[in-house]
Amino acid sequence: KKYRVAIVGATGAVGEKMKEQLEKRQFPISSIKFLASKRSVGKEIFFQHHVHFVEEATPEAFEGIDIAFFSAGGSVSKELAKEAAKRGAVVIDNTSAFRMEPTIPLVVPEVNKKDLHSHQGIISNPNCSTIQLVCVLEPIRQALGLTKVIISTYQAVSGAGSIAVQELVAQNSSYGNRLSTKAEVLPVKSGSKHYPIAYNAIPQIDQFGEDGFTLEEWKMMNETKKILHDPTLAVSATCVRLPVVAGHSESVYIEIEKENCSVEEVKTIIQQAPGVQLLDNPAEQEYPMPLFSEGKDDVFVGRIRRDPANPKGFHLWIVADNLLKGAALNSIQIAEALMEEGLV
Ligand code: A2P
Ligand code: 11C
Repeated sequence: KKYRVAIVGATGAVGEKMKEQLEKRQFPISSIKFLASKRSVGKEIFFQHHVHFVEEATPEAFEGIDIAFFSAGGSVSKELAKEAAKRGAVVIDNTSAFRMEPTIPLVVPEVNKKDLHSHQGIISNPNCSTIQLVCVLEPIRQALGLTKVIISTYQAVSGAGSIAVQELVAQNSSYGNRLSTKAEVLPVKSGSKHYPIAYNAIPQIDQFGEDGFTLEEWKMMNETKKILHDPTLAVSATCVRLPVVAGHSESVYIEIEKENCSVEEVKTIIQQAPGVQLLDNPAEQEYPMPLFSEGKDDVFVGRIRRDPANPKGFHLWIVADNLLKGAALNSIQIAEALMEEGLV
């Protein structure tokens, strides 16, 4: 069977990667539509050696579409995802618009593929920093039990879209006058204050929400519990933006249930986890880094250590390409899982 596919946000950082993943993975496509805002109508996009033209994302654009990948921001999803589903498309939504709605599955196929069975037309793709985390937490949770997770992230600017990458590139030549560097995008484009990201670290991703946590931090905490089906898991996060183009990194402290667990046991579990690669060889200075995760499908884990003060506590360093496993690749894998399960 072949599918009629649409990408909403086709001109954006994630949309571009979705197109590449569909080509690379030879997704069975009978037709494809590239949708974006009015501004991009008529823009050329090359796909499978043919030129396509960007069309405006409107409710009618979804007539006759089987699978619609959305990555054009939450407001576009809120406006159009239900319109697409109403017209018979299965929507795979890479925004935060519906992630915490109890009836909408939030899926990382390696972790909770079975949740796809309850879909009613819309499936949410989790936040990028959540995806790479749960790929590692779930196998550990199953084998060793998991009681607590404390995360600090080191996130790439591409998570904030292609304009954030352009701004970092422009600022990179400003070393001499870095305190007065022009900044208009980060931490939040629509916010009242902006700070340079070149030569800096910004402890704010997205707006501030309740209790002094940012929305990115709340996403990591809430989405992780939903995907793992563990509402009582203690999860807490601090999210920071770094001047890195691609690849989110996370320092993760976990507390497990099992007594007397060795580092070797944790390493074996990670080695066997689907979509995850162990890269942990301090003697050879081998550990995951965002620069080397770019373009790769897997989630990389290294720097695994036991907490000297807590025999049930372990430190992990988790890195993945935020635009691939964190976004485009996971969305395509959701579509592949739907095909495998006969749900589309
Ligand atoms: P456009 O290029 O026409 O503005 P990024 O995440 O890199 O910032 O990209 C955002 C994506 O979302 C782009 O493809 C952008 O299209 C798309 N987009 C933004 N606003 C809308 C809208 N109102 N309707 C459809 N697509 C939109
Ligand atoms: C970032 N994690 O790095 C964000 C981008 O909820 O899908 C993804 C936002 C989302 O800025």
